[in-house]
Amino acid sequence: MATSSRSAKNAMPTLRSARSSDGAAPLFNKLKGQNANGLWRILGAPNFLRRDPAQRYGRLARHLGLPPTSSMKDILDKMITAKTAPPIPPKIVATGPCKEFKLGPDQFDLTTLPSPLLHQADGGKYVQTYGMYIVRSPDGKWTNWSIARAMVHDKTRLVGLVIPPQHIWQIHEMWKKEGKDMPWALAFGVPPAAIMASSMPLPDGLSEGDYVGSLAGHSIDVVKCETNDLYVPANSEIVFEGSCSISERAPEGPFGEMHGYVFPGTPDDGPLYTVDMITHREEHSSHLRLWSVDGRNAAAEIGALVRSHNLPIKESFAPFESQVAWVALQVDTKEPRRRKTTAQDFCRQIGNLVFNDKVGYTIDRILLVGDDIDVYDFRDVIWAFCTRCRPGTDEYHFEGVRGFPLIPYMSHGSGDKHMGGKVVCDCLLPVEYTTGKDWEAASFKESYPEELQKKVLDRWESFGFGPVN
Ligand SMILES: Cc1cc2nc3c(=O)[nH]c(=O)nc-3n(C[C@H](O)[C@H](O)[C@H](O)COP(=O)(O)O)c2cc1C
Ligand SMILES: [Mn+2]
Repeated sequence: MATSSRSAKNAMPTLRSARSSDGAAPLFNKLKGQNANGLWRILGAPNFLRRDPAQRYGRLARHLGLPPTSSMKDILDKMITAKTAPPIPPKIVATGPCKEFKLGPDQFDLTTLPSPLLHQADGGKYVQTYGMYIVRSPDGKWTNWSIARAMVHDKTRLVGLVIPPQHIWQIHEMWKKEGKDMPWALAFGVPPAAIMASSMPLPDGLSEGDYVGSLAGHSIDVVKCETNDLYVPANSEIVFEGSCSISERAPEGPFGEMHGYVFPGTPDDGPLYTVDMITHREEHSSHLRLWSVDGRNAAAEIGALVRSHNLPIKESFAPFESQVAWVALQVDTKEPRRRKTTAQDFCRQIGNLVFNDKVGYTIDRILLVGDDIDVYDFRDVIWAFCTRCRPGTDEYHFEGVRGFPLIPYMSHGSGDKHMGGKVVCDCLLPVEYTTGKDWEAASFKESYPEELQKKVLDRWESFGFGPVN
């Protein structure tokens, strides 16, 4: 155990720097604790940004089969379009690559397999950061695919976060009412579109597998687990199958979470998962995939929610620079003008809608921005926030809504850990609600006549400034 945790620790600086420098995704081939068939290897940063500006979102685009040069808007549009396409349910097949090796409980030990200790103060080895949980409601109608963290508890058990209002929590509550432990599977290395959908707050009762079919354009092949009646993607690299207890709990965490903090020595508790069997593919394709920062999915769902309530929002995006705790919504400002909506009514309506819905659970600050602001460009968003949202009078606070307890000002802050801490920041100037934009940006684009701009741009390189971008 000591040796495998030391090797994992040594490896992590590489991972972290890969993430902060947007470098290549590191693949760890030889890890202490691997079994005779090479179970398992570790791939880090499978969906971080790329350094090359032309392929900034290339890894995300590849999750959906889009060209690596796709913009963030192209990626989100594809995710949103699939929502209104007919669902394509998974297809049951007899067997698949994930069944190549089958290990019963006396053939594996989660404490010696190379489960990584990702940060020195983590409460355990977080083997689960980018695998897909599969659980089903007791009536069999709803199969939920989602991501939530879990660490190794002992040789055959994990302990993880199962918190309201997440669907895994909702389904766990249903099993509690039945008085039965919840059948469960955790699949690593699933089809990339499936892992993407697993972190999207899709509606209650919707089976992610149906949506992934429409996203991929074909059904996903699934195979039955060996020890329960759940189905997992047939080409998953590694599958843990078993059950999640409705009564037994154990200390869980702390964990160096998405917001960039770990508070040493402060475990919470979570339900215990028992792994009854591990199945996996042949050695050179079995890897765990680690960690990602992924809030844009909530932004896409928030955009769709507000539009479905006839609110004039054109684009939505969660800036990475905000640790994806903010969402910028671009307003079609002629609409509030036409409808004679006041700023107060507009902001309250949006906040009430988003913050009372599960799609707004992980988001604490909504920035409403005007037509001239590109929500995918953080420089634009922060410019509007700093210059158009007056602290106090342009901020609408929401304390009577469910809070997001993972963010430090909630978990280790001054107020209730589970309620409130949400705000709508109105980055429209009052005139945008009445007669429309009455300023010009003091910028190259807006403060010079077009012919002059063109003249300058034509001669730009001859001035020695390099190519125009
Ligand atoms: C890498 C990663 C790790 C995540 N970890 C957790 C977690 O530990 N707990 C949690 O509740 N949500 C976590 N999420 C967010 C959920 O996946 C997301 O809220 C999703 O919508 C939940 O699925 P559901 O809508 O089916 O409940 C994580 C997301 C990603 C991308
Ligand atoms: Mn769901």
